[in-house]
Formats: sequence, C-alpha cells, structure tokens
Amino acid sequence: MGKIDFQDTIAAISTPPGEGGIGIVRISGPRALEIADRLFKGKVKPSLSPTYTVHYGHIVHHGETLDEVIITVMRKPKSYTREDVVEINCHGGIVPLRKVLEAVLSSGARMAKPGEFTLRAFLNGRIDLAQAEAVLDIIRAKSELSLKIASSQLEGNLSRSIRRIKENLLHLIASLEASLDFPEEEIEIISREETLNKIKTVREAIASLLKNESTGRVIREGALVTIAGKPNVGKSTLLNQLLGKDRAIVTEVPGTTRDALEEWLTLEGVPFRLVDTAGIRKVKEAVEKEGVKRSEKYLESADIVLLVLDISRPLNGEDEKILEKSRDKNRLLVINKIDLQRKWDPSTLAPEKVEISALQGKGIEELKKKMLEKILQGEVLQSEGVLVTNLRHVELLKNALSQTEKAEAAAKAGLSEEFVSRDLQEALSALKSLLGEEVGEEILDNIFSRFCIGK
Ligand SMILES: Nc1nc2c(ncn2[C@@H]2O[C@H](COP(=O)(O)OP(=O)(O)OP(=O)(O)O)[C@@H](O)[C@H]2O)c(=O)[nH]1
Ligand SMILES: [Mg+2]
Repeated sequence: MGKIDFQDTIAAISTPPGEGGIGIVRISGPRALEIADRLFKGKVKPSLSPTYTVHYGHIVHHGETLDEVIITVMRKPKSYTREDVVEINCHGGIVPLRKVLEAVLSSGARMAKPGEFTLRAFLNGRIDLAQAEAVLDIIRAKSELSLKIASSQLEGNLSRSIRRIKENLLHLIASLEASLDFPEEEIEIISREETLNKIKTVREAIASLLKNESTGRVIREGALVTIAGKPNVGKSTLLNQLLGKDRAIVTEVPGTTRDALEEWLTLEGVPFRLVDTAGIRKVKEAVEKEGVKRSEKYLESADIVLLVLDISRPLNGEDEKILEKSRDKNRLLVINKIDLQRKWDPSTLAPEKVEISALQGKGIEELKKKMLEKILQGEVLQSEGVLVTNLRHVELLKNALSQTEKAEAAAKAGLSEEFVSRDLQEALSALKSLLGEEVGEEILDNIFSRFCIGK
C-alpha cells in the first residue's frame, strides 16, 4: 500500500463486476467535486450542491455522452471516508462503468487500491481498525449470525469494551509510574491491594471477551460436525435427513460409504459443516481401509461428534470401540432406528443423547436443537453480548491477557511497581493495536489488501 497520500483523489467501481441494474463509480478526495463538475452535465454543478443531495444528468467526456446517471454528493466530513465523496450511479453494465471510470481517472483521480476507501475512513479517524475489519466481515458474512455480529462490531460495540479496559489500564499504569517517580515520598500513591484489585478487574474483563472465542471461531468458519459410527447404523440416512435431500448413497449393505462426504447446513444463522464418514470397523480391503482412516481423522478434528448407534441390533465391540475413541470429544449420542424393535437399553449410556429414526425423520428437530446448544452453550444468540470473531483480535486479546496475568503475578510476589507497570504496558499496547492506534504499515497492508477494490 505504501505511504498514504491524502492529496490524491481516488476512484473505483464500487459495485461487483458483471451486469446489474445499476453500477456505482465512487470518487473520494479533495478533487472529487471538481472532477464531478467537469464530467457531469445536469441542472446543477456538483460543487455548488449541498451535501447529501442527489442529481440527475449525464456524464459527458470530450463531447461524448457516456451514460445517463444519478450522482450523490457527500461533503466532508460526513461521508464514508470523511472526504468529499461523489458517487455516480450508472447503468449497470461493465462497459458504461468502465468508460465513466476512465473519464474520472483522466480528469484527475487515480485508481483506488483494494480497501482504500475504508482505509481512509480509518486514517481519518471515522472508524477504528476493529470497525474497519468489521466492514470486511460484513462483506464476507456467510450467515445471518456472522452478519449480525459484524454489524454490531461496526457500530463499535467491541471497540467500546476494549476502550473501557484500556482506560482502566492507563489509569493504573499512571498511578504505578507516579509511585516510581516519588519513591522517597512516604505517602503511597496506590496500595498494593488496590493495584491487585485493579489488575483483577482488567484481567476479568479481557478474559470475558475471550470466553466465547471458540464460538467466535465456529461462527466465522463453521462447526465441523462428524457423523460417526460403525457400518450400517444409518449415518448416511441421517446426513440426508439433516440436509433434507438425498445427498449420500444409502443401501442395506454395510460399508456403503467409502469416502467422507461434506455438506454445509445453516441452523439459525450458524454454519455447520456436516461430514458423513465411512463406518469405522476393522477392514483389509484397501479403499475401505483408507475411508476408515479418514473417518478417524474427522473424528479427531470434530467440533461435535454425532455418534450414531443402532437400537435395532445389540451393541457390539465395534460400537464400544468408537464410544471409547470419541469419549473425550464434544459428543452427542444419536440412537437411531427407533421405528424398529429395541434390542438394548440406551438409558445406561451418557445422558447426552437423542433418539431418532433417520428413515422416518423422527427426532431430527430435537437433534438440530441439541447441535446448536452444543455449539453455542446458550450464550451468544442474544447478540447484545460482544463476540470476538476476528482472529487478529483473538491473538491480541490473548496476548493482553497473558501480560496482565504476568503483572498480577509480579504484584503478588511483591516485585517493584516498575515490573508490574512494564507488563501492563505490554497489555495496553496489544489493546491499542486492536483498535489500530499503534499498528505498523505492514499490518494495515495485510488487512486492507483483503478488501475488494471500491470498498
Ligand atoms: N428402519 C430403519 N432403517 C434405517 C434407519 N436409518 C437407516 N436405516 C437403514 O439402514 C441401512 C443403512 O443405512 P445407511 O445410512 O447407509 O448406513 P451408514 O451408517 O451410512 O452405513 P455405511 O455407509 O455402510 O457405514 C439402510 O438400509 C437404511 O435404509 C432408521 O431410522 N430406521
Ligand atoms: Mg454411509
């Protein structure tokens, strides 16, 4: 991205490529209005129009009418970038949009880099870095829930929590530093006990932001749900039933599914990556053997294991083995084929189970509910709670937490204020980077280059 030059006026096509009802060319910077004046022929001059006004006219360049347009004038500082912004709404084909953009570029703007509009909003202080990242998350949102979370982040909910913690830290550091400056004074500026209390408050606040971190990851990337069990218990039938379509092959022959099969399912806005696996059993035949190996890998990396057991046949050693293998996993026992006669009593097994008939679709709704509960542990769907979903934020918060813990240990051990303060300053600096108050160009490059051009 290089050095940022605010003297430049930037422009780009801000709508996706391809045909559409309209397409937008966005211009931002000190010369936006002047450029619009040159190209726009309508009843009023853009540079003479008040902010937030919309005008009908034509874009004319070197005597050639390029398109019939509507332009929106947004004057600084109340615009996306806090600069003068003009948006030209063209007919949404790639040719008119390109021609209008070329005219804008030849009239004094330069092509915007990916994310540069949002970068300017950040550098001009309209939004902090966490909010800028939320803009990206909104564009990328794969589910309703992740959109909701990103929007809340753009409104600044996460930033506000972070700022509150930061203020507390600043205060505390200032007191500690003051004690260091006047060591000979008898009066204590801050007592050890107070220091410890304040550190604890900070630590708890950071920890509570991180509490739902795994949920954040799941919402960002989707929860991996592995459907496991021995052959023929109805795993593929269950996958089809959950998806509401015949995706996997089902037969009465054990060993039907040879290779793992993945499909996405969204429940109440939460993305689930469902994997139907090959039934786990001892085999010699090469293809099935490989399939079983994969099943075991999926079992290992699952966020949730749906362990399917067949009630119509007695449990055997194969079932026991898989029960044992998945013992430490986040597991839900799925007792299948309840439409048939029962051959064993599931009440002796773990309490977390659902009885279903995958064939008839019985118990599927309850199963879905339990899957959601397992992932969300009942806490995040009330979106008031601030949820950290961004990986960079998670890393920085973890860093801030461990530095705070270090400071706490130092204070407890009776070390000098100097040491306590140093650890707290590290924590502070992590929070500052989260908000973008202390980040290098490299990090900015990395974040904003992931945006599309025109945003
Ligand atoms: N009666 C009844 N039969 C079922 C039910 N679920 C599955 N089946 C039958 O059980 C047999 C095996 O089903 P699949 O879904 O292929 O079993 P699987 O666990 O995927 O088997 P593999 O791929 O071989 O590991 C088929 O004949 C299904 O129709 C059920 O709830 N009730
Ligand atoms: Mg199968």
